[in-house]
Amino acid sequence: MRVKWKRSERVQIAVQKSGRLTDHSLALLKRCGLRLTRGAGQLLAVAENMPADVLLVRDDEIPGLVREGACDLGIVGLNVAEEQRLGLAAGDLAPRTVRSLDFGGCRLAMAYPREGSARCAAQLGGGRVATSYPRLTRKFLEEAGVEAEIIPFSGAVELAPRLGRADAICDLVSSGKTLAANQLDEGETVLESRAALLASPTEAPAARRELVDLLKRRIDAVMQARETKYIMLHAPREALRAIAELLPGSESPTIMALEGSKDRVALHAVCRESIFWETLEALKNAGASSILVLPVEKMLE
Ligand code: PRT
Ligand code: ZN
Repeated sequence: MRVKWKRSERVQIAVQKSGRLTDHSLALLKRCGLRLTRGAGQLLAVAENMPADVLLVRDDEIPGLVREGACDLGIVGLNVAEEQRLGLAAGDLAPRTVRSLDFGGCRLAMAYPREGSARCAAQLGGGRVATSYPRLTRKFLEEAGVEAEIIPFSGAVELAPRLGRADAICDLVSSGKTLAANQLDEGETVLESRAALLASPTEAPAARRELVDLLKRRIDAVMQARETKYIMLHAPREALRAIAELLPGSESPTIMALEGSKDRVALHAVCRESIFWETLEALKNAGASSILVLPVEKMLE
């Protein structure tokens, strides 16, 4: 393949190679217009249509790559970004979290064995907490005024209490099934997390700045479009005010006459929030019929 741009002009984006964030991150970049080609097992995906490369790495490497300027942008869980930020020496600049993304949602939380003596941090005094997030955990315990020993664990943290290695754990939770399966009860939330877009601590060099800014704008537009729905319905003219009030986050709907009907009209509106079944039922009760909700592919304002 012919690469048209000089290396120094190509924006470098770090993405998790294989894990929970990979598919969402690549799908987001594709929706931003990057046509990526990636051979099986390759660590680099090159955009054919714009000067950008996607580096596929372990998620723990992403904040460092962005901080050092080897990558201009990176997508990683806020949990990883914050844990690494706490490990920086005074004076070291951390990557900037420039966007909070709409996937990878989870929380870093304390959890206590069902049969254990401690049921919350305040009861831990002198106990041990196993975690893969020692810095965030220490910060939480310090802020709570609790003295406890941190036991760093690199995997299967939820087994630590059963192995007699800890009195509590601090780990990521999404559905809570893993905790329940290990007879652990969720306690305090240490950090609410989701995927974040990181950018280097200093502004991108002039040769790449325009594309970095364009990608940030497109990411905003993609997330906005994902939230946004286009709704079409028929309604009696006298119910229009009540119906407009039910539409979440919509401004000035379009009202059109229906051929052959005097009192019923068609309403089209862009809604900027999710439309739930409850809203549709309320619309129907207000007199609406033929209700259609459509996804929005792209939007630019
Ligand atoms: O190989 P690499 O180092 O790149 O990947 P990794 O194994 O470190 O990370 P990976 O792919 O497991 O997760 C990447 C990111 O996804 C995390 O840093 C979080 O930001 C986010 N994320 C969202 C989660 C979860 N949800 C999640 N549930 N990461 C991990 N979990 C684990 C959790 O540790 C626990 O073991 O899932 C289990 C709990 O899930 P529930 O649903 O049973 O509560
Ligand atoms: Zn990792």
